[in-house]
Amino acid sequence: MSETGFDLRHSAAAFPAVENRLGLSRREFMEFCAALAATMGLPASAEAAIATAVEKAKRPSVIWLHFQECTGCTESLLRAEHPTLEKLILDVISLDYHETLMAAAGHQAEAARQSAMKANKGKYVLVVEGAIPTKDNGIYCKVGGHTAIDMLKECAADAAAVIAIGSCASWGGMPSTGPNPTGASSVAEVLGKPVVTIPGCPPNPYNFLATVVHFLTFGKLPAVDQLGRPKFAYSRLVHDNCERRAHFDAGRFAMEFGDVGHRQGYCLYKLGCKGPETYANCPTILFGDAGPGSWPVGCGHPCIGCTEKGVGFAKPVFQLATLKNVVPPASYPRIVEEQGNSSFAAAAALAAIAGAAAGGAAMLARNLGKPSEESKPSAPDKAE
Ligand code: FSX
Ligand code: SF4
Ligand code: F3S
Repeated sequence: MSETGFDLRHSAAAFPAVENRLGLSRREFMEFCAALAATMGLPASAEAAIATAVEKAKRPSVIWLHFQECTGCTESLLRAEHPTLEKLILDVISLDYHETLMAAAGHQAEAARQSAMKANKGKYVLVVEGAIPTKDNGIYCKVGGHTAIDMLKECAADAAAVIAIGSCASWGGMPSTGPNPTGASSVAEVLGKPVVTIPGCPPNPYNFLATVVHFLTFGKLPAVDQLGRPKFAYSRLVHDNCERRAHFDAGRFAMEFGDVGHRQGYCLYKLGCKGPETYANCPTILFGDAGPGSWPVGCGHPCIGCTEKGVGFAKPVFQLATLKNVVPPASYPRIVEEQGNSSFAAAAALAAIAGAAAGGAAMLARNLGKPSEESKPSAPDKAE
C-alpha cells in the first residue's frame, strides 16, 4: 500500500495486459513510459517504475468537477489527433464522475458522485475545471442545487489530492477578467490551501497525464513552484525554448500579421507575444498532437500568456511583454540579407531536436499518431 492509500500491487486478474487495453505494441508502451519520464525530468531508471504503475496499479478514482469554464480543458484531453492519448488517460485513471462524459443525468449523476466519494473516501483524486464564483454567496454557479463553493468543499474534504486543471481553476482565468462580476476565484482561494495547478487555456494534456502518472507511480504529486505548478512543466519561459528565439535575438520581428516578417517566421514579440514572461513547456511538448509546429507561436500567433496569472486575460494581447531575462537594444542594424527557407528549416530542425530532448511525450505523440504528410507544417514562407 502506498503512503496515499493506493494499492499498487499487481492485480493481473482485474487488469488485462496493457497492450491489449491500449492497442499498443509493447515497444510503443515502453516509449510512452520513457516519454513521460522525460517530460517529468526523471532519470531513465524511472521508466520501469512508471511502466509497472501504469500497467499494474489500481487506477485512482477521479472525481472531475466543472464550474465556470468553457470545457476546453476536457476537450483538449479528448480531442487529440490520434486516439491513443485519450485511451491512455482513461486507462490510467478511473473517471467516476465527470459531467461532460458520464451517461448519467440528474439524480443519477448526483448519486454517482456520492457513491464514488464514499467508496474511495480519502483515496480519490479531485480534479477541478473552472473558476468558482464567490460573489453573493456563490449563486452564479449551481450544480444539482449546490453552489460551486459547497460542492468543491464537500468533494475536497475526503480527497487524497486536489488538482486544479486549466487557468480558470488555477487562478481565476478568463471568468475572473475585470470587472469580475461573479467574483470568480481559484480552487486554492476557495479551499484556503495550496493545490497543484495545471494552468493553460486549455492546458496541455500531457502535463495533466504526467502529473497523474507521477502520483500513481510515486504515491505523491510532483514538486511544484510557488503557484502550485509542477516544476517539470512550468519552470522555463516559453521564450527560452521558442523556435523563433534566434529571430528575437537578431532583431527580426513580424510587425503586423501577414507581413513579410510574419510569413518568414520572425519573432512575434512586437505583435504582443507574452513568451518572455510566461512559464510553460508549450514549445517543447507542443499541443494537440497535430504534428510538428502545433503550438500557438508555431502556428503564427503570439503567446497570450495563458498559463501566467497577471498576464493571460489581464494584459492586452497587443501590449509588449515584460522581458524577464534579456533586454534588447533600442535599435538594430538594418537587415540586408534575405532570410531564405534553408536557414529557417535548419532552425526548425534544431528546435525539433530540442523538442525530442525536452519534450519526449510530444515526439512520442508524433510517432504514435504518425502524422500524415498533410499535417506537416508548410514551408514558413508560405504560412499565412
Ligand atoms: Fe476553457 Fe477549462 Fe480555458 Fe478555463 O480550460 S480552455 S476557459 S482554462 O477551465 O475549459
Ligand atoms: Fe518566441 Fe515570442 Fe519569444 Fe519571439 S517573443 S522568441 S515569438 S516566445
Ligand atoms: Fe498559452 Fe502561450 Fe502556451 S498562450 S498555450 S502559454 S504558448
